[in-house]
Amino acid sequence: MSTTPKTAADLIRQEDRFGAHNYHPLDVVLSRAEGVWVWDVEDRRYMDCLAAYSAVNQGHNHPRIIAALVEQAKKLALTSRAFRNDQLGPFCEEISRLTGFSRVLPMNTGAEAVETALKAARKWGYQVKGVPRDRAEIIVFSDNFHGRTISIVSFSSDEQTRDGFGPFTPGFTIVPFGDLDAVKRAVTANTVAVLIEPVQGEAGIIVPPEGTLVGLREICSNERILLIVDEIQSGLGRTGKMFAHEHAGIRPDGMILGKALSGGAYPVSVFVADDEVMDVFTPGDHGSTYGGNPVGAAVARAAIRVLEEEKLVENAQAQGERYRAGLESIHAPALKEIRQIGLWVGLELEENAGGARRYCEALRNEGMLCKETHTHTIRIAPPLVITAEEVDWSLEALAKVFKALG
Ligand code: IF1
Repeated sequence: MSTTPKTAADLIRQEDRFGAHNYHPLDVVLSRAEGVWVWDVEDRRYMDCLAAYSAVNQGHNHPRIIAALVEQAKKLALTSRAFRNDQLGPFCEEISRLTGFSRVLPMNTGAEAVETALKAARKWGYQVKGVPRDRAEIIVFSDNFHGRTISIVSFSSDEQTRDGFGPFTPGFTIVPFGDLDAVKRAVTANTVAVLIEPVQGEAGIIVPPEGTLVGLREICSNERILLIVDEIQSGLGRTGKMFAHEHAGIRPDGMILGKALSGGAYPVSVFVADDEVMDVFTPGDHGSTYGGNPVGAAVARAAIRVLEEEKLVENAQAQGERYRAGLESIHAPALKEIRQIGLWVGLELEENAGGARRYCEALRNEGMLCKETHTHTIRIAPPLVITAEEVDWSLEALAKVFKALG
């Protein structure tokens, strides 16, 4: 076993030699983090403006969340659901209070909770709505991102996400994002649900046209279709509301949460709905080894407490507005469009700007870590604990890079 401390180059080589090549990360090798800041193995400091795709809304290594993780792990880490534990009941009640839904089904990753929602919608369709068995249809939207299982990529409109993974799961209809007429045309007697990200993250922070969610709510109520929102990335304060669908003032029939539900310390996800939907699950229908485990339950409760007690939702709104004002004062020919809702910013570059990746690499050299999406968009999504001074610091880095790269 090698004993000498590994340099970044050594660690990159080692990861590339033994790891699967399913990512193309920036070559920054991180070793510690706190709040909005991360440090690499050569002790260089960066502001994390991706926040692990909004899993670290509470800031890296939040002491209250880590304390909950450590304390619970020392006592009881995993029981499986064959037995009960003293953390699951309080967790379910806390999530029910937070979301306003009567029932909570705990899983681990976002994709698992999305799959749970799809299974619930189909079974509800057969048992409650009366759709003929195996005929359920679910409407989804182009440019969606709901995870990477085979059923979920079956309804992706992104070719790379699907390439080589067929045959695909049937029963999904893709319609253009925000096109209510297309939704109405896609509805059949067998439609059981509409699944939507209230704001599309991976697509590049795309807010649907005004009235989309209200219109969807109306269609789903009239046609007895479940409106299910995937708030795995948009939820838990990211858009300046606790949940992004609150901007539209609608109540969905089901919601999926993950990522910041556990503040980046441990995978926890949930599907929430009311009794009529959730009661389709009977013992033995569905589950997972780690779903609802005591550590995840304790960590999630701490993560929620941090969000609420540190007023991170309000801070996201305030600092998001600061970002918007600062970005609008950056007059760069390359900057085609600023999309911003809460602390979620997409900077769309002109096609001839050379692509967002090179801006992200230049920003890394200024000490700011961002991730491009779909070639021309720089995504900025720092932890919601960011201060006004830290926002200003990152605006200076952005202004410098846009000045240098045009
Ligand atoms: C990767 C993207 C973001 C999500 C929404 C479900 C899931 C995600 C709205 C699944 C997960 C992650 C996955 C991660 C990168 C990241 C991502 F680039 F893949 F598309 F955020 F936009 N619904 N998104 O955003 O949750 O199973 O990952 O816990 O796959 O590289 P998960």
